[in-house]
Amino acid sequence: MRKMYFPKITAPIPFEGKDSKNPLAFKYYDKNARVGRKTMAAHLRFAVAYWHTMMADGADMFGGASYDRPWNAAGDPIDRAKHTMDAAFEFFQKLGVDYYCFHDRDIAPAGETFAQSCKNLQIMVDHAKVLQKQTGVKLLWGTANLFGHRIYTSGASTNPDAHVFALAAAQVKNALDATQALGGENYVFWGGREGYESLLNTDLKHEQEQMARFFHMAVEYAKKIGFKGQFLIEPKPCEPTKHQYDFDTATALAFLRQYDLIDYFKINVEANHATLAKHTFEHELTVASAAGKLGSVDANRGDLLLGWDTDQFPTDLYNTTMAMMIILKQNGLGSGGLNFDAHVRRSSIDPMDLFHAHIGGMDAFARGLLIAHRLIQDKALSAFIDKRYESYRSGIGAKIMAGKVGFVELEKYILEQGMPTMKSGRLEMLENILNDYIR
Ligand code: XLS
Ligand code: CA
Ligand code: CA
Repeated sequence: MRKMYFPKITAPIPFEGKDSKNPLAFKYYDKNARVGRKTMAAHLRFAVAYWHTMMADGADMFGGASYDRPWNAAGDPIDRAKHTMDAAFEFFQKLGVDYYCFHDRDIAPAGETFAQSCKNLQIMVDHAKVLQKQTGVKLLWGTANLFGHRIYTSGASTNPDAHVFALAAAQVKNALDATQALGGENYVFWGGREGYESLLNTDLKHEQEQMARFFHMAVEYAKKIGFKGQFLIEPKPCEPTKHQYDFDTATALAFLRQYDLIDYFKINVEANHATLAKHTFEHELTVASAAGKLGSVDANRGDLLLGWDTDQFPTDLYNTTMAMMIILKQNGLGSGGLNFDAHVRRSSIDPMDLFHAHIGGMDAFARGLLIAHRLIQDKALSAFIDKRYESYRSGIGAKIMAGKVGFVELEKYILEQGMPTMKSGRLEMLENILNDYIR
């Protein structure tokens, strides 16, 4: 019999409703309950992030590992990777999530040589295939870790050395093969090292052209192997590099348009990266959605007092409500989902804390979904916005939007009509309405 890593959980986490006091039960997330036309599970498409949940050890810049993780015991690296994966699928099943996400180097250890690393990845892909089949858990997205190894210190596709570019390409080729073999529904590019520290040693234009070449190669290779998943870019302004090329959604979209890549990519918005870029989470989601490019979400939260990528589990109902409003309005995330790119705090050393963290995140988004659904149905906020712009639907406003008037006609209009009257934005009233719904 296979070893159990979470023996205290003997059945999947149940839904017990909002009056339950059981910390190991869902209060709002009722997988099969319908909200509008879809089940909660279909709306939310939750995924567990392998790197945080299975691989994180609690280390920070000032201290080493703190977590107690029985699957990460010493021994042969492949055995350890298999134990970790067995524990991962036990966790997914007991939690009741349908998806997971990984980097190549999360699921398989790097070898002494590149060829050995590829072999290790293949062994672990075969192991994952069996576990996916046994449990029904699916791969939301795969990606390659192009930031951990010291060879990528000066970037992967943006490296000044073409030899490193070639290595990154070879690694992504294998990560794409792995994602495809496991039926991954998306593939993410997050460019942690794709930026620069100083212009004293950097040719910015050249590096951006390199990065564009890299993405075109990825598109060509995906076509070649028949990979049907969605490509996603995950913006982040900085950390680890000072100037990251995919600073935020608007920057990433402009890059994709400039280099003729826009048709092949959507955006994976991470909440914590939004705040690092001095945006709100809902701003980033809205910019992506307005361009028809919101593909997936890394559902976490930052700490505004700390100012770095703390990757905490989402608990703020205002954030989850606003996020779900944007997602509902665009009719869902398609092949994307809500990936908990988050880790428990360094003092949360017990594997059971992983359950508490995910249950909290899932309930926070389930509540956000329920509240957003009611807000939309009642037009509680949208009716006001609709009315605020009504002057563009008739008269001079309609002519402005239809391109039928210019500055000359508008000067004539003002001379005839006089000064506009001001109207209140009613922000406090709207904040109160939102509070009335978040109950
Ligand atoms: C790091 C990123 C990373 C991506 C995947 O800040 O969030 O984990 O999601 O490479
Ligand atoms: Ca992320
Ligand atoms: Ca992050």
